[in-house]
Amino acid sequence: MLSTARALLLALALVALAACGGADDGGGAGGGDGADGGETAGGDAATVTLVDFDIEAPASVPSGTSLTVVNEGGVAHTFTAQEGADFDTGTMEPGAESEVTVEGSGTVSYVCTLHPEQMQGSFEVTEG
Ligand SMILES: [Cu+2]
Repeated sequence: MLSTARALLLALALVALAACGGADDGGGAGGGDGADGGETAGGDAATVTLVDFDIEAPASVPSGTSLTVVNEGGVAHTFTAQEGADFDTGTMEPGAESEVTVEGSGTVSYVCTLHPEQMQGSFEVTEG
C-alpha cells in the first residue's frame, strides 16, 4: 500500500517537473538570433540582407550554396550578379525574400540595379 502511494507521489512530482520544463521552454525566447552570420562557413546555405542602401553578404561561400536574399530595407532593391555568376532576384519589395544559388568558383560581383552607386560588392565562391 505504501509503495503505491509513493509511486503516485513520484508520478505527480514528475508531471510537475515536466510542466515546469515546458513552461521554461516556451518563455525563454532566447537563441533566435544565434544563427546570424555564424552558419556561412562550410554550410550550403547563407543569407544576404538588403538594406537601405547596403548589401550585407558573406565574404565567401562554397559552390552550390543557396543564398537566401531578404530585403530588410524600406524601399525596393535587387540582388543581381554582374560578373562571375548569373543570378538576379528582380525587384524585391520591402520584406520580400528570394533565393539564388551560386555555382563554380571565383569572384562574383553583385549590385542592386536600382541603387548601383551605393549597393554593390563581391564575394568569393570556393569549390565545395
Ligand atoms: Cu537598392
